[in-house]
Amino acid sequence: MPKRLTEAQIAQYREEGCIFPIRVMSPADAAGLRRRLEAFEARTGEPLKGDLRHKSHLLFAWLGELVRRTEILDAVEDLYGGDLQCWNTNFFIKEANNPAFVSWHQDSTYWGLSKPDVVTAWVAFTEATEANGAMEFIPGSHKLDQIPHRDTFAKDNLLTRGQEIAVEVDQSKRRVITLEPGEMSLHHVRLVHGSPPNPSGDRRIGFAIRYMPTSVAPVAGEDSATLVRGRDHFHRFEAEPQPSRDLDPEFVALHRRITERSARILYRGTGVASYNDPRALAERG
Ligand SMILES: O=C(O)CCC(=O)C(=O)O
Repeated sequence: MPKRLTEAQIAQYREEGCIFPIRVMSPADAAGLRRRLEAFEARTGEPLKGDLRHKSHLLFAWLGELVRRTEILDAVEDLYGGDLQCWNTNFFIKEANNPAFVSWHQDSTYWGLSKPDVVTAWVAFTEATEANGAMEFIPGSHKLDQIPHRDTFAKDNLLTRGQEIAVEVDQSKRRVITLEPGEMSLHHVRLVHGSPPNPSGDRRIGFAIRYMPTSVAPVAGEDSATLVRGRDHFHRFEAEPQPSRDLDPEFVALHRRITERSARILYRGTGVASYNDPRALAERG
């Protein structure tokens, strides 16, 4: 018996590679998460950028709690079983009236993971609609093997390398992932997806949490992950601890070490050394 999803949703995930909307918290709780993010940004005086956008669940206790949230994990368990780790988290923030976009891509391209048993829970802190640059996907495209990508490092592309699929995408099949604050979508690591700019008057904020069963291994270098449910019988990743307060200096140092290492995996072959490298920073976050 599934814990959170219906049998129909599970079948849809297997068939189309994406399901939504799934409510994981109230709109008021989502607004509370947005307020916490924006309180931090108000203190630093700028939008979250560089390595702070990645593995942020190691920096902020409230995000450490979010990646362990029962409403999310029950749904992920229905797809991938009860021994689950969070491999990464990434803020995807599109500022109001901003050209930032995400090119059509498959997540699996540069992640350096042994098998495509990886799902993203994309949690909406604000609404995500066609009017503010919501994600779009091609149903069933997760069944394709790994498709070749080319790196563009395009200025406004939010992806690490500005990578895009090197073949034509049939736009007529595209579907928009519309979400209310506090809802999430779940998408497969091989799904072809992307998102256009946000021409609206408000920010669009999503927090992407990458989950996988503990049987997945790193294949491009040593890496780390957070065990969020069940047991890890494999010990393939360095185990990440849970922060009990925001920006604990020990966790800030750990986060720096871990994100530098994971950036070396994601940017391998490009000469980019870290998320804070000027080539990585150019609007990319
Ligand atoms: O937030 C977006 O528009 C794109 C997110 C994305 O590509 C992902 O979560 O894999």
